[in-house]
Amino acid sequence: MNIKNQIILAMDIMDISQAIEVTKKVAPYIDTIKIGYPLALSAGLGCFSKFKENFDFKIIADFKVADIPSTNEMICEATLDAGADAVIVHGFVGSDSVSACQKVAEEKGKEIFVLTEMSHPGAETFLQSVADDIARMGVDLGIKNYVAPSTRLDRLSEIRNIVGKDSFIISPGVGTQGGDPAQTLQYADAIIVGRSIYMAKDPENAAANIIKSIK
Ligand code: NUP
Repeated sequence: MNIKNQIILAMDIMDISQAIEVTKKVAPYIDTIKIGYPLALSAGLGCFSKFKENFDFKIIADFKVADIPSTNEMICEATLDAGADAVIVHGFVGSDSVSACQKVAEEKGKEIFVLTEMSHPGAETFLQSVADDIARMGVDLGIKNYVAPSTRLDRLSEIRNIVGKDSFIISPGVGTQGGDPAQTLQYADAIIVGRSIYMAKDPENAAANIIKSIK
């Protein structure tokens, strides 16, 4: 994906006006925002166009799409038609479900990200053991964009090895979940940061400090 800035803001504030206010403060530092269920379920899918009206940002819809192919298709259609530029899709559901999303995105000139392994401790219970296979499936399908964890650099590095240097990896788990910005960017193309920016007393300063730490 063509993202200039290496920080993607995870905007999980559930009140749309407050979400826009906080985003304004960090706008100089980002060109892509990730909006997931907390905001979309509170404010509706119309929150994508509200963000587009206020900012010249790309929007990644973090809906972790994980259903049968025909339902995945409908979810991606609704999400991308509402103004998202890309949608995050779970890989564990298999190649038919992922290809369904890929096809819808391609038809609309938009993109998908395949989620390989998640960043939280619980991902070690089930998901981690199949994450390499998920990444390999992505490569076989010609997927170019991936999500992989900043909280386990050995796993992030392995996923990078599998998907190759030309793929685009975005990595959540930086800050509050324990991941380090600079170390993560040794393997990922961009970091996803939520609470350590939007819950900071001074979000602008928090974003500026992260930028400084990766220069
Ligand atoms: O593996 C994942 N981990 C993760 O935290 C996949 C995700 N999509 N996320 C999302 O990234 C999570 O839902 C949240 O929106 C963001 C991380 O936020 P924070 O921990 O920086 O507040």
